[in-house]
Amino acid sequence: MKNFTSIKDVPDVKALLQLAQDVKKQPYNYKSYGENKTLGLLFFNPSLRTRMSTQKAAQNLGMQVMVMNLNSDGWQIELEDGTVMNQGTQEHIKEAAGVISQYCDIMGVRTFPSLTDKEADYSEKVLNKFLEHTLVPVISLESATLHPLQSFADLITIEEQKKIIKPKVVLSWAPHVRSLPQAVPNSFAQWMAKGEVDFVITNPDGFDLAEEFTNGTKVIHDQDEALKGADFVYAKNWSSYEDYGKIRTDLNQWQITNKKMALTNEGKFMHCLPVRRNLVVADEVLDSEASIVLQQANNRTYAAQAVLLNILKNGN
Ligand code: AN0
Ligand code: CP
Repeated sequence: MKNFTSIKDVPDVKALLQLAQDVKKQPYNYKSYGENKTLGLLFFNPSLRTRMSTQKAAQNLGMQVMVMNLNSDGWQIELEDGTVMNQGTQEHIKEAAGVISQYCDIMGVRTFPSLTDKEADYSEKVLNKFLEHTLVPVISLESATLHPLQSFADLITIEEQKKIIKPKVVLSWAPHVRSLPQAVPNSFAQWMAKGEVDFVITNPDGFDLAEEFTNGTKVIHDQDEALKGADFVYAKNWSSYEDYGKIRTDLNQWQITNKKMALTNEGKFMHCLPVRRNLVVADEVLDSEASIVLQQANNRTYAAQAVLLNILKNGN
């Protein structure tokens, strides 16, 4: 594996899952792989879990880590080629990515979508510029359309927690007051398609995800119907893909409550976090035994560690 920006970069998902499970048992057994190697983490957007778990993963492998919050601490980056840089940007992506490549052996980048320019977002304009100009392997710390480290951790969590071979996993849209990316649900759909699960998506009319990621997954617009018999309920808000970036604030009945969870097969509650309590999910669910959000967050470390180890093993 050279880069890790989507499940499409993973030649063997089962093998990577096995590696993460092995790493979780003995996290410090692989220290020699990262010796004298440096990971650079670049953030254009806020982060708690991705930042700390990826840093921890690298440290478990014996790597050094450098973190930059580009918007607040770096120069404003120009992405367009051939432009006269007499406006707000101070440094071109060509130099920025080239320079970072001198200091780092692997680079991670987080870049959220605009949610106003669908074409730029869905062509992964910013991430692709980094891929074009970076001389070392690149891992996505969440891009405009995908969050593969999150989804990989989610797959690890489902594998650990499942009580039957092929559990029913329901991805449910949930209410929110801000326009949020489709990256987490897009990515989750891609990874679930590779897992041994019965996968269903439920969302209101007008919130269907892009077919390129859901790829024929059953979408049920009646949430109660979809939740019936679920072993896992994965809640997430996303803004509209069809009416790009638009939100609806009149759908509070989509909040995950105990009443909704009662429709499931003693289902487990999942969310990538951060989550707005009593908007997306009721306290009674998040504070109950059904919630496995901390187990998910814990597995972010082993997902990142398996990805970094795989890249390091390939000789970089
Ligand atoms: C982001 C999102 O929805 O993509 C990050 C989730 C990991 N969430 C928020 O902006 C609240
Ligand atoms: N789930 C997740 O990626 O969280 P952060 O935005 O805090 O990194």
